[in-house]
Amino acid sequence: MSETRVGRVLRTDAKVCQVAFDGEVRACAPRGKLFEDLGDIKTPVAVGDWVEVSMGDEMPGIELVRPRENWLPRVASSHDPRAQILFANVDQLLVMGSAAKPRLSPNRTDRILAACAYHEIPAHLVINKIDLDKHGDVAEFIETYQNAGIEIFPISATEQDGIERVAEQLRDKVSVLYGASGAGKSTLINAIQPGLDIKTAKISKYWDAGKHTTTYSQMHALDAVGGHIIDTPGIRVFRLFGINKAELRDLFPEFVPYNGKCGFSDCSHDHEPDCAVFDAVEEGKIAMTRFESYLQILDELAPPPEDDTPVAPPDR
Ligand SMILES: Nc1nc2c(ncn2[C@@H]2O[C@H](COP(=O)(O)OP(=O)(O)OP(=O)(O)O)[C@@H](O)[C@H]2O)c(=O)[nH]1
Ligand SMILES: [Mg+2]
Ligand SMILES: [Zn+2]
Repeated sequence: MSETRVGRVLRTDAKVCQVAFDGEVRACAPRGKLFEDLGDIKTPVAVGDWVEVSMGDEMPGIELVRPRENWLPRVASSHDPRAQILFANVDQLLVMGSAAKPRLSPNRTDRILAACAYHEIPAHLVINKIDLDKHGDVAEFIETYQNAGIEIFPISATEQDGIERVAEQLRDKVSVLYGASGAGKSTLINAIQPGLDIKTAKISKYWDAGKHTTTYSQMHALDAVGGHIIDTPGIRVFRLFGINKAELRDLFPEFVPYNGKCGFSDCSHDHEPDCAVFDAVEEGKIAMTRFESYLQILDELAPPPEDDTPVAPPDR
């Protein structure tokens, strides 16, 4: 019988995964049996997985994915409702946006933060390119997300401004950098660990957007500070997977103090009369962008499985 070893997945491609064993990286192929009974999950292996590998053959085979400590799924695509597992077994996620070129999308940020809250993955916000902040947008982002209880790292990766604080946050942890294309994820990793030389690219002049330079997720060792970081491709859309309408309101931390203060005890904060969250938005206590994100996500989610909300009798 061939030797079985335990390794960690650094990168996944269609049929091959790069797996790190003590000091050695090998290309390994997931066995066909891993693709059976996947249910509503699209792919069996994710970056960050611990896997058991039989080493005998020329191409070692991944026999088993060990149970995950945590994982982050999203809906695979608009044509495919299954879960795409973005990564597994991480200590934290840093959502990355930039002050400009491209300007941080509150909606995308809020989606990622809500998904992390649901999956109990600690999440922080890095706002890059503060050197381009000509309109004071950064101060507004900071206020919005401080209100939501999120720790914020305003930085300039190219000017090396604020980098040490991020490096400290990464120390000895497994972290993920996630966000829009062109936000500067790969630039930041290169700044913290210069030898990596990850490819980066200029923003499209025409679209003011990134060019999807990073095309696969990959875990890198951070020798400079200790720990690992997963660089990810820029995302366009993030649809929450496996969360229902009733669960969403608790994933916006600044809404939670108003639970039970609305006219209806089970208020979904979606245009019901006498809604304390809506009032708080009008009074400027909750950011309008956060409320808009909430309503947009709510609209996409399925109702809870046993929706026993009393239905009003018909008018007759
Ligand atoms: N002005 C300015 N430009 C920056 C900063 N950080 C990164 N950039 C530039 O932004 C562009 C995109 O950076 P990347 O690191 O490739 O962005 P990314 O988030 O990895 O993008 P994808 O791989 O496409 O997801 C590059 O031209 C960087 O030089 C910054 O702090 N200030
Ligand atoms: Mg990149
Ligand atoms: Zn309400």
